Amino acid sequence: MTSLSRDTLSALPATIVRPGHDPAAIRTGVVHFGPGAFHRAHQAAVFDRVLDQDPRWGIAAVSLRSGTTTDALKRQDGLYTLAVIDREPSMRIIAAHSDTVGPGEGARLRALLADPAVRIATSTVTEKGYCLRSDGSLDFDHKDIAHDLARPAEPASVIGWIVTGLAARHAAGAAPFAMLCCDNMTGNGGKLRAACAAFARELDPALAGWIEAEVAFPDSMVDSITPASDAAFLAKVRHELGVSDEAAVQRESFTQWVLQRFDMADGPDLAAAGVTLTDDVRGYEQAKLRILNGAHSSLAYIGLARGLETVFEAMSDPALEHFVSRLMHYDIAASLKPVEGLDVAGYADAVLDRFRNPEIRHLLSQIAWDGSQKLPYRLLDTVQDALDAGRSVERLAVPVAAWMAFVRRKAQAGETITDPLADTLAQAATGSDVATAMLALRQVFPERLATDPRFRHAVVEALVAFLDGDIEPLLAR
Ligand code: CS2
Repeated sequence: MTSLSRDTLSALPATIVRPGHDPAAIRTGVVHFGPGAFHRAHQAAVFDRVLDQDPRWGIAAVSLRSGTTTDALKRQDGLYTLAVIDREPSMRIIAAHSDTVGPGEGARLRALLADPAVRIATSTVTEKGYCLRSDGSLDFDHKDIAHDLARPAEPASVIGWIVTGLAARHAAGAAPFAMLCCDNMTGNGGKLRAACAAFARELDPALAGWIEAEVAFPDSMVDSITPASDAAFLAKVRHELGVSDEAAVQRESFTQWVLQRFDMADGPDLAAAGVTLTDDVRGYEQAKLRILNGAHSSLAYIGLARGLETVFEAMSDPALEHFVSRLMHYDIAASLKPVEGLDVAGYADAVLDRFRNPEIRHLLSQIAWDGSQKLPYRLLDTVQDALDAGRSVERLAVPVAAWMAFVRRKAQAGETITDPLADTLAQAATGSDVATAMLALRQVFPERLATDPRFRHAVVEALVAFLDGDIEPLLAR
């Protein structure tokens, strides 16, 4: 079947919203690592708006591992459908990608990163893509980091590529690009800066100093619920468009990008495209990670234990819905520092409402991926704050135990655990003392938290209930 492309754009039905600019006229000003569904539904939609006014900010989509998305984008001249799945559904064609770089195209990536027209790099490679330890610092034992330090001319990791790109500019006396991390980690920009500087220090201390002093790594909070594009969704898009679109994405209508203000003369007008630029991202970031993502992971692990499949189903389970609502309103809200202009209770209610979107089929199994990487930011920081303040961690221990029980079920059934620590987790979760073995994983649980008797007790108690299949009393907490 014919694909969406510049040639087929004009023949699309009138209900499909076309780009507000000429897709052929855009030039590359941004290099993006990890053009997955979230990037295409979120940052790219923002740059698409920017491009309506200014053609300099087209995105080169870079995939270091799999060429599936970059190949589809290339076939489709960078075009794809953004379907907003909400009370008022809509479909819009995004024309934000001016170039693609797939695996094995290192020379092209090197050239792009050195191109003075490229002034911004962005990344959505998920938490694990940054090769960080649980304390947020660069993991020098990570095989990709060890590889890249041994062969810096042929990086395998995103960190290696960012530093390679910056090194070329430093050597040429050129201005750096700004590096915008768009993943769900606390202090994401600061962590990425520290990781890049630590990597660079091993190769060239002067470069490390320059990265620390001259390169902008603004922190950001990114938010929009983006379920994976499954076959049913792609078939629906094909039906609506009359042509196929292998890069189509779907998301809720809510979308938010709060970005730390950074200096860039004559840069893109991100504010006009809907980005909130502020000097204090931390508060927003923490509220979003702990409230939305913390609740998401809780719904996922507890919901899967109850045989549920989607966020909507989990929210339709009264006991689970009440539990998660109390978790947000009491335990998580109490851990947040006040943020000017943010009413935490209202925010939590709005998030719960988004979870109740009946149009969105967001799989709990998708959210359950990479628990070892997500739990620290989403739940464990909240637990540590509660312990420090002398509050109860009885409720907060429930999703943590639910994660352990989830890993155990998967491992016992011989099913794949999608997590960079899969083998280690499976081993820990199938022994006789699951809680002790899991809490001993320093890649997940910092020493101080793991050895706190209040937390340990609460986790053990909740885990027993999960393993016995009797969690009603836990949810009534
Ligand atoms: C989800 C997030 O998959 C997950 O882990 O919690 O992708 C979530 O949907 C987004 O962060 C919402 O902004």
